[in-house]
Amino acid sequence: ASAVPAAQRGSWSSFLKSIASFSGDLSSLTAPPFILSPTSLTEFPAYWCERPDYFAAIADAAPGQDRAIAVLRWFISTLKDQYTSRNEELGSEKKPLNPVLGEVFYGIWPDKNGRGETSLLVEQVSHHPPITAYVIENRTKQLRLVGHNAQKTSFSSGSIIVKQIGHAVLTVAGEEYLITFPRLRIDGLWYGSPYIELAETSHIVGGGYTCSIEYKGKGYFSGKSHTFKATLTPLPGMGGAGPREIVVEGTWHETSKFVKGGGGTFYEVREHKEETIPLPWDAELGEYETRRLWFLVAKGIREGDFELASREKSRIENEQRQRRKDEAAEGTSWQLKHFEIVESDPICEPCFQTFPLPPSLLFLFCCWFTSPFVTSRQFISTTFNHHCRAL
Ligand code: 0T9
Repeated sequence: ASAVPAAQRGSWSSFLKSIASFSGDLSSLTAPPFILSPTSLTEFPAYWCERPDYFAAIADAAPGQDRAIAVLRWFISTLKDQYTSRNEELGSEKKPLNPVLGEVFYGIWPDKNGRGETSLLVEQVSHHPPITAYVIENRTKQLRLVGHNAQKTSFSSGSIIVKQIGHAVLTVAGEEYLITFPRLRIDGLWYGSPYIELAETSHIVGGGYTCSIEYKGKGYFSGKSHTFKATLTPLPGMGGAGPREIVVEGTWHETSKFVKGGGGTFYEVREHKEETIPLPWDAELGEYETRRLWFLVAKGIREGDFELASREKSRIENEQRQRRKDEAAEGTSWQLKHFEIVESDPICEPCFQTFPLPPSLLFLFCCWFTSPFVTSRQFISTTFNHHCRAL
């Protein structure tokens, strides 16, 4: 049973052929209309914010093991939104809009019951390859997450394999946690109904603890989809009165429990409704604000007016090409609004000293914020590198 509309079968199979013979930046390939999503990748960091209570709970937890558990719980709580929400809302995984350089997206999750306000600031810091950088802040709780994402894709026996490049650094009252991202496998392509399975291992290191999260799909250790096993251990010389090792097992889209070093439920997805971005598009945010920039493209995709969508998409892309040409002719370059590439990364160094890692390749430095959310001078940085996965 194919989900591909009869009229688009030809273009879907040629799209599949082109991904099979291609590695790198999939965003540049033209896909048939039925698989297009009206959402730009700059909106994806909002998934980290959709469980604001769990984010705030990190600051409320006592430093040490309790906090490391709170960080893990919040991380796990975001996975369902990150990786299954398009299937639930749109019927399958879809190809997101490829952000332009300098595209920005902002959001606010209001204070409720003293959890504090959570704000999100996203900027597309590179177009080829696409790199998205973001800052998420809860000032009341002194919490800040700075991250950036990129992807390396390849094709293997009928699936797209996505290696996530980048990481996030979570700061809690001066303590830092380095967070890496899992590998994705996109299956269901043949039938035109792609979905994501997570694979391999991602890490959270900080606050004296290290956590590795192993992901498996159907047919592996539990035979179930979306399974994970997280192992939390103190770093050498750390660890207090609590158990040495904590192990949590379950499914990241449903339920998980402690299987070692504790008992009972760890996280139950259905007990907690996600809070999708409450801030509507505001025309004052400027021409590069995601929802304004893509407004007509998104409208076309949503309403099935693909002529409108492709006309507007071409207009945006041509404008970009012209801008780059003009910059080259003038000898100038695009100025990012919230981030800047720098040569050193003081904030990440403590994490890297924990494990001997090769020097980072590219550094992003978040500097003078002009956004309404951050008013004082900031020195936030994050590293773009390929070696975090080796942790
Ligand atoms: C960071 C997330 C990321 C972005 C998306 C691979 C993917 C682009 C990156 C990794 C977020 O925190 C989590 C979720 C979904 C990821 C996307 C899924 C996807 O398919 C796209 C790629 C680029 C494609 O569009 C492939 C072609 C498409 C037809 C398959 C559905």
